[in-house]
Amino acid sequence: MANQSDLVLYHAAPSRSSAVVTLLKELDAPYELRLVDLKAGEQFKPEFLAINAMGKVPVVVHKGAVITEQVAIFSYLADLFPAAGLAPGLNDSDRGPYLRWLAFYGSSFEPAVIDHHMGREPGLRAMSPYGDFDMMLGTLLGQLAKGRYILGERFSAADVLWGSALNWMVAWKLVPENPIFADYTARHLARPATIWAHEQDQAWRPKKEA
Ligand SMILES: N[C@@H](CCC(=O)N[C@@H](CS)C(=O)NCC(=O)O)C(=O)O
Repeated sequence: MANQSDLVLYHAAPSRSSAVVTLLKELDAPYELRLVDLKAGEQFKPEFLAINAMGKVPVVVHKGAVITEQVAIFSYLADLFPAAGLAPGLNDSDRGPYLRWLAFYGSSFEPAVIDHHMGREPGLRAMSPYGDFDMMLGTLLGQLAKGRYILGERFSAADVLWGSALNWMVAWKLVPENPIFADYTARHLARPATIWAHEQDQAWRPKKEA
């Protein structure tokens, strides 16, 4: 079990790391918060680059081990705090689908969404990690149509990642509006942890110069 002194989150408010703030709240996990001001370029300071040479958040440091990439962080933290029950265990039949939909986020969804938004062609179907945008999106929608959560009726850490991402990506028009996404993100936005994290981000976001 982690305690406050051995778990650190580097977070830029608001950004992709906001989903990790939400997850840590869902997990009721103690941690030390270190804010990174991306607009001020703090991600390029040598001290931060020494932790993540990519100059990106989120970053979690646990007992000195650095974990980057949302998917790895979600998987790691949900396992680290099992009492919350947000990660199906090794012998649970939902474990495989849970890892599948976490990985789908990083391996297929984000690359497809960013390529699509930038007007970049995915290239040869067989070479593209996500096939094509419509197939990727149809696959995701087909899964979300099966129940309230990405694993059906079971809420998991994967829903914190997907709910958070779909919320900002639909708002930014990176992903088309769809009633399935609307219902799914509405459930995410109504959760106390999500509401808390949004309020915290307002307090934590860098203050604009007067
Ligand atoms: N693949 C990374 C992406 C992280 C990422 O792009 N984070 C953005 C914030 S939303 C960032 O740190 N941008 C600052 C920059 O690139 O200068 C992940 O999944 O964690």
